[in-house]
Amino acid sequence: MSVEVPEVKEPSKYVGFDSITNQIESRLLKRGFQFNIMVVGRSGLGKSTLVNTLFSSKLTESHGRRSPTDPIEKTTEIEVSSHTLIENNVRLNINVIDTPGFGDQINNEKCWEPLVKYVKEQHSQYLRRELTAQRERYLPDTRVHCILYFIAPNGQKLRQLDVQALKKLSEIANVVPVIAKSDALTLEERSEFKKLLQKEFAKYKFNIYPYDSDELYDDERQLNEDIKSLIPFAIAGSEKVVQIDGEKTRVRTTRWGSINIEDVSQCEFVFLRDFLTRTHLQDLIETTAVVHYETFRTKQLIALKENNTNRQSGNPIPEKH
Ligand SMILES: Nc1nc2c(ncn2[C@@H]2O[C@H](COP(=O)(O)OP(=O)(O)OP(=O)(O)O)[C@@H](O)[C@H]2O)c(=O)[nH]1
Ligand SMILES: [Mg+2]
Repeated sequence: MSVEVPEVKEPSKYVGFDSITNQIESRLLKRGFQFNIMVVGRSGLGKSTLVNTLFSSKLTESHGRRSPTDPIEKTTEIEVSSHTLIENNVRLNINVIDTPGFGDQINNEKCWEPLVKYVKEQHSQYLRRELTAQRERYLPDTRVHCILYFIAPNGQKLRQLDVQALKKLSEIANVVPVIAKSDALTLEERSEFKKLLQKEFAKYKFNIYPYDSDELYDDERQLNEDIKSLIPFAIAGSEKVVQIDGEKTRVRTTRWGSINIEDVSQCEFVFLRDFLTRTHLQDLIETTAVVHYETFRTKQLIALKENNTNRQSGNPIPEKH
């Protein structure tokens, strides 16, 4: 059967369907957007500071936990805080998922398990809501859209803990690794460390975001290639704001003097921010839904179907792994 390609015609008079983009925009603006970001990494690597720097807002307390009197959590905890930011009428609801205790114990074996469990639980909740007979029109979305993974600026190969955690997390969510507190390194050390980590990522075959896809347009593919060459972003965060040329700027004082966080010749923070907010925010949300959640959904529904078939045929229900 041959499929006829329809001829492209322009109406003889203005019809107005080109306003559909405005109609979509208007509805989206009313509803607002939801973005859920998880930060993972050892205590004191600047996770809270970075989230605040990223959104130029005080979203989390960044005081560090490293004081002799502070108790160390026995396991990795999960702390979620919700915020709403508004920029030119666009409302962004942000959930910051902090993970205190990760990598802080003497025995860090399996300390990523609570994180994997959290990500899967959000998928599972979404699926349950989706499967109810009278489902809500807009399901609340708590699925994790991005995991920022903080690597210590030590110039060394990945620790076993990082290898395991990156492997597990990148199978189920969009993982973006960063070199934390990169102001501790000289530009040369930074570039060497980045090369080393890129080799490590390739060696362990981590599924790092952004992903290749046949559906990408050429310009999108090129942008992704450029971003991949930057990953892991060598970043620094700061709470200290000063006026430079009349503009509020975040700076960090280092052994070598002051660095401007937003100066791309000194640190890659701006590349990370532009990537997460200006070019890939929608893609992070969409990829979570159409790749990660979809994979989870398919597995669960197949398992459910198999269980039902076994029950009907009187076979014992297989154990779920
Ligand atoms: N040199 C340097 N210091 C930083 C940077 N980011 C944060 N800090 C400092 O490091 C300390 C810890 O920062 P936090 O943002 O609280 O670190 P955290 O990872 O959230 O720590 P926990 O909440 O304990 O897990 C603070 O004193 C920050 O000022 C950075 O990029 N470079
Ligand atoms: Mg913190």
